[in-house]
Amino acid sequence: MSRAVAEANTNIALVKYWGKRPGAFNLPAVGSLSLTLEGLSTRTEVRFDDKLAADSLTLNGNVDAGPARDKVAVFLDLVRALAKTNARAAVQSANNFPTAAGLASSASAFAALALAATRAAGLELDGRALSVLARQGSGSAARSIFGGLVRMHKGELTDGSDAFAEHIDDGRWGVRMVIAVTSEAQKSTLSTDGMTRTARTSPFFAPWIVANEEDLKLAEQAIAARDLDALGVVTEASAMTMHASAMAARPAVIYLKGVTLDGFHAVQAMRKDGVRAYFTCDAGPHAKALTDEKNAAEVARRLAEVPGVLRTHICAPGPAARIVE
Ligand code: 2P0
Repeated sequence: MSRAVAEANTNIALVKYWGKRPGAFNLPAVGSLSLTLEGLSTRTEVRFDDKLAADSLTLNGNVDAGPARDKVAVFLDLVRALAKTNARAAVQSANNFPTAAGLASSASAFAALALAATRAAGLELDGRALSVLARQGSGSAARSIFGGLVRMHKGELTDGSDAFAEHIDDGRWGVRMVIAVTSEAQKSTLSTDGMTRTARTSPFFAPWIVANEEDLKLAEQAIAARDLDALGVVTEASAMTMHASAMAARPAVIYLKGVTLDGFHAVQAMRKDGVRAYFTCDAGPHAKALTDEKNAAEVARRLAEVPGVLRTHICAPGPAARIVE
């Protein structure tokens, strides 16, 4: 029997991932660039035991015998193949934020699971190998292996070994993300389904792929120059291009709600008043704003005033995934 406990923080992409390459191994069609967030994390314990008949999953205190457990079991098969073991595992996972709050939990969940499961199985993978493994659970999870600002490479190989994430900057020059939570409901279209439909049917999917290449370069240049305004401009553009491609799918994939758009307008109004903020949005209705340490409280205050915003979080750059027990 062997056991490990790991924690990983969630992340929000500044340059978005949307679309997959064909084939196995959950290969992204584009690279991406994200900020790992302080304070929003998943803690996961994995215990391999030869006496267990099957993998089990306890999620936020409740036994889960449905699709989430099946997805974890498929992921554990990858770890068993690497470690050359057949032992089944008991997995206990909990988020320190509400799962239904629409804040991506699959990123922190599969990053924590990748680290805890490999360590419990006696493996010591480096960050790159862990990110390649985590990606096969969820594309965005590869980025949560690392802290601060993280670059995910789309890769070219069909085995996915060059589709990995790497840390590029700690973001400790005042980078902040404000999250305006607008709903407690689970999202209507799962991102995997949304991106598959976009790739298959949207006339704007091909232009999205082209724009992403250029946005990644601009974002990396902005980070190297510690230029938050340049990073903010590309953050907004990438989010809008991703959503435009999704909305042009047939039938449309629409994550933005009225309140999300009101949040975007509030961010544009802030900028006119000299408050530094740039909006973004993921596969859900929450409005998010990239800002700096000096402006974060004001951005949160003004987003909280938008009718329909339930609460706001201010997040500093968060740490890499780590073993805690
Ligand atoms: C991102 N999203 O870059 C983009 C922007 C949502 C919108 O990565 O199918 O849950 O498990 O690889 O990681 C959400 O996608 O998708 C996501 P799968 P995942 O953060």
